[in-house]
Amino acid sequence: MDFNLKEIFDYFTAEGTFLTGEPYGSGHIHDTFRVETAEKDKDNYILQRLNNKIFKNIPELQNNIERVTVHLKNKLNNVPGSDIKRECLILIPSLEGKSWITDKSGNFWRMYIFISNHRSYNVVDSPDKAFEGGKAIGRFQAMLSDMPGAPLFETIPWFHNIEKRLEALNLKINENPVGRVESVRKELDMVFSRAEEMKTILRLGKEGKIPLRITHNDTKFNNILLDENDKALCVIDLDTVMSGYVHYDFGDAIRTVTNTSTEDEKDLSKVNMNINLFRAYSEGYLSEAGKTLNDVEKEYLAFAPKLITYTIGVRFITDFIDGDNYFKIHHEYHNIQRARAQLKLVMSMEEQYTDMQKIIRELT
Ligand code: ADP
Ligand code: GN1
Ligand code: MG
Repeated sequence: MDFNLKEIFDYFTAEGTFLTGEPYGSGHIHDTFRVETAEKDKDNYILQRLNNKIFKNIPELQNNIERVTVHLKNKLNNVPGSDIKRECLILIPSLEGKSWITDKSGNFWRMYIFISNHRSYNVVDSPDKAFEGGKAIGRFQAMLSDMPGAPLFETIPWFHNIEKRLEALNLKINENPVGRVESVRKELDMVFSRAEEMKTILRLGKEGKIPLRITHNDTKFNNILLDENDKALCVIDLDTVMSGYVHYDFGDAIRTVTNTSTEDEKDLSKVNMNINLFRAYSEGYLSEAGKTLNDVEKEYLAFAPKLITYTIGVRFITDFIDGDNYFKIHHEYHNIQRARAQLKLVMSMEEQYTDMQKIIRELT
């Protein structure tokens, strides 16, 4: 689809003049563009057409992000030497004073300052980067732990709830809308053989052993920007910041940090969990968040990566069976290829689970 990005940019109170707008990044949900301004001394921007099929209440979603970014900005203001424009997402108000606009065709758009000189990785190749990622998420959770006000709006209900995700998968299997179920029987067997074990975190929550906290819920590594020296800079993609268990953030980060290949790798022999990267991320994370976690939360950190990798696998298969309505895809079999890679990663984690538990015990 072609959009008049200059016209949309001009609805916002940005400084600088629109020069160019180009698709940017590899997110699976929104349409993201980088806007360059004509003036060398003015900021550049990120303009996003929001996916309102997935996020059904954009005003509430944006209200969450306004609250979260203001809170983070206030915290950073008290840290000497912090670089607010790079360490925190900054929303640009519209001419009407809102944090989003709707265009003539009913599309929702928002704009952020472009975080300059950042580095973003889909695959992590060194323990130092993994450690920095862990610090970024640990710090993010710690900074939000005292955010005042009502609970955040639940932007996607039951987002990481594996019981609901499995119900949704079963519904689509029964419906079989595009006739793909037979082709994924092997993957479904693998999923259902692990279903009970995967309900562990929900059970601990119901038993009151682990608390709900404010979590990010989408901590894949390309949502953690590093600076030009590969040090933790900013956590982005705040659409799913809401109540959750810390395991969801820990698990999703480990899923992406420790994978020896890409999320959608076709050659499954290349997909494995790198235990050294697991250790490094865990060290970084616990150095920031360790003090706030209770014993049961800590004990189950090693389990979390299996759960979240499995959950994303379930979501990719469900979307494949459904005919690809949720995640952006780049070819016909993209979602099942992603699902297979995630399930392979679960198996690699299972093989190394004893070592993962040992590392967490050593670090806590
Ligand atoms: P999605 O939900 O589709 O993943 P994101 O909000 O994560 O959308 O944005 C997609 C990509 O755009 C990110 O992975 C990152 O590369 C880039 N991006 C988003 N916001 C910014 C920003 N403020 N500054 C620089 N890059 C950004
Ligand atoms: C989506 O938005 P993005 O691309 O960072 C998805 C995550 C998945 C991820 C898999 C709102 O993340 O839950 O883990 O794809 N976000 C949403 O790559 O569904
Ligand atoms: Mg993203």
